[in-house]
Amino acid sequence: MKYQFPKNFWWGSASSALQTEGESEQGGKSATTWDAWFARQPWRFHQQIGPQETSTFYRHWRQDIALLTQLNHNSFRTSLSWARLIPDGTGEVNPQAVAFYNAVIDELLEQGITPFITLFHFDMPMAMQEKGGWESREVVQAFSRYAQICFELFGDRVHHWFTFNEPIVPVEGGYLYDFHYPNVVDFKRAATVAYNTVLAHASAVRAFRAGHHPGEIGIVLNLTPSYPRSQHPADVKAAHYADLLFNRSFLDPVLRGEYPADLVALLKEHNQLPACQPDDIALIAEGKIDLLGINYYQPRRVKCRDSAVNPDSPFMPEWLFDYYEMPGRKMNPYRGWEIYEPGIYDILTNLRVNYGNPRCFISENGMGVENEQRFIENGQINDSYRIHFVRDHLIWLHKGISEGCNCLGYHMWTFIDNWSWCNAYKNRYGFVQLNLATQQRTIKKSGEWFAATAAANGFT
Ligand code: BGP
Repeated sequence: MKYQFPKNFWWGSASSALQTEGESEQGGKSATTWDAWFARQPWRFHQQIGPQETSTFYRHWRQDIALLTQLNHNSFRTSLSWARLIPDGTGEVNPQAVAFYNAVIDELLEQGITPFITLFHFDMPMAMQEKGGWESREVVQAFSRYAQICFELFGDRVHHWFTFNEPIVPVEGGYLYDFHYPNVVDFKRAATVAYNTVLAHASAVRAFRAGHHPGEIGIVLNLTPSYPRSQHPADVKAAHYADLLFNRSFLDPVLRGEYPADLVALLKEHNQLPACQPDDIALIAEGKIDLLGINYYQPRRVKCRDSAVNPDSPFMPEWLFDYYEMPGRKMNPYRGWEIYEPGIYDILTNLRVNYGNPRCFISENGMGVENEQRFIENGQINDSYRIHFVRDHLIWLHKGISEGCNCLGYHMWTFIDNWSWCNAYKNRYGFVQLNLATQQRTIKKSGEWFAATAAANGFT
């Protein structure tokens, strides 16, 4: 076998509560920002399909876990819904939610699939957003209590916890670029949201350690390597800024227990520093993780700005850098994102060389495809492009491991075609095709390939 992976390598996929559970109104769940936003502005969502139209994992969980078994998963990441477990965010725990998550966790374990659990995957309970969302320290406190409750309820069986999935995305989407609720465009508020998210993360880690729960705790970050257009110092500096703002703003606190000094200096220079309280520094230092999940989709291609900024305009990241289209770059023809497989190796190498080689795994990697039904042959989606995509990324991952990177697994985004943030069902990512109308599930060719690869712990 040419590409053999280490013993006990984690093979699986990732998903999230809001994107799969459905039954938004059922089982005592309260509304999230997504439900509320969809009710107000359905036109923002692809084909006006909202978060209640899913693969309905809330009802089909047993069938879906059977499919995970068929795909030879030994591990699977999904999230818990804060709005389902504690409907008003801070009060009573919902017994129906506890029963549901207990059943899911028990069934996964029964099938030999290790549950990896995320506490927050973009789905802020509306009751918490009304208190200010991540701009509010009260919400940070409420999250810490929610985390503690989850550790107590499920910690006897869940041993791989993740505080957040891609915490930079709600910052970008909700407070900089208008693709998440509450649709604010304001750098200072974005910086506060990012900072408070780090505090919320660290508070959860502190609670986990204080409770002496078994297992490990981490975070899932979407790391987007920033490649400069050239080695000209201005381009290199631009790429450095993009890396600071979008990668290191979370990577450094969770791996080093502190913010990069140059990020602090940069925010100070532009008068964008969030309000810091005396105990924050000690708390952030306690937020160091045991395990890093890495979501990798595409790199950032960065150059210096060609024109001067208008100093009267509000400060934005684009004051510091600009994007460019690298000639000859390989694009996903079915979704429009760049495909750059060596990026996965560069991320792992950076972690090995600059961050002490932390325990990590690829927690999401995937290929979205529009109109995927066009590839149906004899009733099954023949997604050979996805097989190539996974295989080529795994080859670079394998190279990283062979050079000593501490990468313990590979999870694909995602198990079954799911609802996505504003994009709804536009881009299909699953190993399993979902017919939304009939709820029928059909394994794609890539699912079969992945099952064989996981069974063999590698491929030739
Ligand atoms: C990641 C998120 C996932 C998923 C994926 C695909 O950033 O963690 O939740 O949505 O991206 O994104 P999209 O559906 O927008 O193509």
